[in-house]
Amino acid sequence: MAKQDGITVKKDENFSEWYTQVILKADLIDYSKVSGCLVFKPNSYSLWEEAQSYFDKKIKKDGVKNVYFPLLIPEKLLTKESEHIEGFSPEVAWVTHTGDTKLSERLAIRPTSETIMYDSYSKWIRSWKDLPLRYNQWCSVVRWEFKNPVPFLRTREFLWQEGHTVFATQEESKKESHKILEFYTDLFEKLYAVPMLKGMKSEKEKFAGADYSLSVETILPNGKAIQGATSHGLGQNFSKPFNIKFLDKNEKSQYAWPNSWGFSTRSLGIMLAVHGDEKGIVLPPKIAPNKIVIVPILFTKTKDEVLKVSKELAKTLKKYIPIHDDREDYSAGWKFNEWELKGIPIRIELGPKDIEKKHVVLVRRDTNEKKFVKMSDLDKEISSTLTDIQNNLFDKAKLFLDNSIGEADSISNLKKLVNDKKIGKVNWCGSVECEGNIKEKTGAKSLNSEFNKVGKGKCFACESNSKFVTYFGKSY
Ligand code: 87F
Repeated sequence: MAKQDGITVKKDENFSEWYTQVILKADLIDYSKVSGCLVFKPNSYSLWEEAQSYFDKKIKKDGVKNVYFPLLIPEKLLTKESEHIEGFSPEVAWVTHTGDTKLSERLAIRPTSETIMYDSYSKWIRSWKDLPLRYNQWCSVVRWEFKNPVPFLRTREFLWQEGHTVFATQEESKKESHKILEFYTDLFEKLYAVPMLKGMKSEKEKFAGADYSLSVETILPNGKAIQGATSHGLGQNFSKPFNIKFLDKNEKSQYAWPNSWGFSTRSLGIMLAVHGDEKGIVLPPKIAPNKIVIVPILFTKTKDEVLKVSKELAKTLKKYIPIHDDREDYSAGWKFNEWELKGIPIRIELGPKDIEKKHVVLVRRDTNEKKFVKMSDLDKEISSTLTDIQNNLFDKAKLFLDNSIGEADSISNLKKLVNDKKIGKVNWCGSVECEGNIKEKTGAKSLNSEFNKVGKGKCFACESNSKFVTYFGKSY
């Protein structure tokens, strides 16, 4: 039997090495020949499918419909709203040839789909009766990152959903952008068990094509802040160049108010980084495709009887989509390690003595706690333990996030905080110039500013009055 490959570094000693080891050893991904492009193996693709299905249900219930637009965007379209593309142009990948023939117009591989979708929207939207128009697409996009790639967290191709909705009024658009941010908060907090800081992006950090950008942000165990998802109010910045106009109830022609919003496979990386431990990944029960693994303890004499009972158990517990690990060429200990590495929330052990006593051994992945559970109580016990694990993972992550936030009243205090792997909460003026100065002196960027809060007194970093309560951190 091959020796099992455990994790050889500590999460809090060398986070990035720990992260790569955990992801490879849990058999989530493989690298490909193109740097920054990942192969999603079944163990990670199934997580994406769970997240997709959770979020898809949520937005469909809210009236959003799914569509699919082409991968390739003609150059003229992509550069129509010039402001939004300026900063991004080095990251755009282009198709220039078919065979040996040069194309008359280059085609961009979509880095995001505002332009191609809004070209169609301008034809589809005529009257106030066509609004709101609320479409979403699940697809992959390519952005040629130059920083070194990190599985899930920074990849050149990633999977995501992009919602593109259009409203007749600014008020409706604003209301939806906030509602979608709540959907993202729910996705992270309820499914991934990762707490989030909600708020508004700064002038400097918002999407250049938007009037304003909302985001959810959190912190990774290495002290780096990371954006989980965004929701933008695009104002009329796209509807004007793309000519998305409608006749209102008074037959007056008006430019419409689009929003765009997205989350990606980066979210999986956040979840894995936050919950994983020295033994491997830890899956929150709600996203785990298999909630339990049943490991029968096999000895030559009692094997048949134990297998019979464990198989029966797997059948009774089928709502938890159990893995029934009846492999005979691996020891029980080897199997325990494997399923811990792969993050299965609950392990059920069943040996001949347990059968005699009509109980099983139940082991929690998150706390390693072991207990005997009577067969007759097992269903109820599994169900409540899964809820406990989900809540415990969230509470632990929330405590970490709360303990990672400190208040700063000067640039040097913020610098101390971020060097100590923390996020700084400050009273801030919000200006682009001030943010540039803060970045230069501390290495930190603004993450977002809390809703419905006004900064008190002077800006922590300059002479202006403060307007916002803002989080700053070193980020991904
Ligand atoms: C990279 C290359 C070209 C981000 C880019 O956030 C264009 C872009 O427009 C670009 N990187 N963006 C902003 C994306 C905005 C928006 N799109 C829909 C989202 C969520 C989903």
